[in-house]
Amino acid sequence: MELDKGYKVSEINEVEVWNSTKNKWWKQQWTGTFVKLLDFDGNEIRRSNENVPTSIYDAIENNIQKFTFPTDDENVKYIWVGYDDNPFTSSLILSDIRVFVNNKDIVSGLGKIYGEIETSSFKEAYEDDDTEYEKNENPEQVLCDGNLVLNSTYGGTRKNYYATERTSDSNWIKIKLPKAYKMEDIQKVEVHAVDGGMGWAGTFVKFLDYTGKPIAKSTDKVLDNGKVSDDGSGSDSVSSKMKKFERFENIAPVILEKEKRDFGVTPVPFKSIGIPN
Ligand SMILES: [Ca+2]
Repeated sequence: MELDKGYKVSEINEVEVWNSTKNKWWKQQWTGTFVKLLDFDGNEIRRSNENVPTSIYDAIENNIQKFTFPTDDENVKYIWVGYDDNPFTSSLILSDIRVFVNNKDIVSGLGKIYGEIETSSFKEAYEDDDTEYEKNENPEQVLCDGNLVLNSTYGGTRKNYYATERTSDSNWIKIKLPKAYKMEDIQKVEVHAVDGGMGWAGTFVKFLDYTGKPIAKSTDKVLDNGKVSDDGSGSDSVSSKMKKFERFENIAPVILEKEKRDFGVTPVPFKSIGIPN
């Protein structure tokens, strides 16, 4: 819809969309709905942080959806954990992923709603002890439930993990953040694995923008032998197999500056491009 005049993105606090239909069939029709802000030419300049859940089951619970918009430099929308070129055939087996902003884990509790966490495939997942998730129970939630596999040294034998199918290609977990964040606001990503397993060799972390395009990656990765660092240590934590990813570098795609795009010149690094208000 056309607004009465042009606004800056920063002037739009929130867009509220109401769905007061009672009929479930009608309610299903707004699954996945999100909001775009367009400029005078109809080009998309911003996409809402939120969307209506993409599963019918979750969407019919919603009567009102509020949409907010990221600022210019809030461009990290997804955290990707995994590996692209696996030197051997394996599953990715992880117990927990934690993403810290202002010392708080911003992904805690995610995955209960369909679409918050995507994975390359699903083999099996355990909630706790021997409770196994079915595929329709959003088994991905085990990755953000705060529970860990505990090894025998520290008094636990608890099962709590998500495993992808074995493949010789890519294995990954992709978590949609509750909103878009600035890269520098993300203090660290903690990845907890299963003690003694090879289920995370080569694992590293990527930041993706809202389109799913990688914009940065961790400078570090888990070694091919499943160790965390060259000094032979198995983990950054004493209570579980864990690696902290704290340093990230821009992936520098060649993007043409918008004004010059028509002339096909002057590639500039991603970092120096802002989205105009
Ligand atoms: Ca867990």
